[in-house]
Amino acid sequence: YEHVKYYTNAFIVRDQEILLGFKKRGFGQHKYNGFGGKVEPGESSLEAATRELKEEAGISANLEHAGVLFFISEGEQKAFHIDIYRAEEYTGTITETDEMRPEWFSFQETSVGEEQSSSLPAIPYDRMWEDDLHWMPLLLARRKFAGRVDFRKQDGKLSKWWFGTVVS
Ligand code: 6U4
Ligand code: NA
Ligand code: NA
Repeated sequence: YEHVKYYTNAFIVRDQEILLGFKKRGFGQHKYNGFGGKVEPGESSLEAATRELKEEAGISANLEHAGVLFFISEGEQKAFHIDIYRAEEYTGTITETDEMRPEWFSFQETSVGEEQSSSLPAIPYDRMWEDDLHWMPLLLARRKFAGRVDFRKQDGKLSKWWFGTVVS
């Protein structure tokens, strides 16, 4: 068998605002993303997500499972399973760490000619992982989702993707 590694990614999503972190070092450096990392041995995915949110943003939240991503890279023996979590409320003070600089973004939709009433910048998709554009709208709409993304070997860009919303 090939190998699968479990990761988490957590977002604070309020009315029309989302908290992202600017990754200062390591994997995904200089990209905006949620807060998360590897699930450590003996830890559940929820425990890992809660721990990483605290480590990277300084806050605690009652996280709700929001979706699953499965990433495969051409020619790699490792695939990534990422549990996405969301919370509206948090406790503690949002804190910049060595790894992440947290920042709020707005996701309100404005129609043509309408004044943008938020002073926050819009979600910076051009400075995020390419796949985020495909599932972030589902996260913001509070629709549970699952998706698979295949990355190309040469340049790490998406070669194939599939996303669905969860039906019960
Ligand atoms: P260590 O080794 O402890 O510093 P750790 O914090 O465990 O690392 P890290 O920061 O490398 O893990 O975690 C990577 C983060 O990036 C996880 O939250 C998953 C996320 N991630 C990776 N590829 C992604 C992608 N294509 N799209 C996305 N998030 C991705 O939205
Ligand atoms: Na991390
Ligand atoms: Na970690």
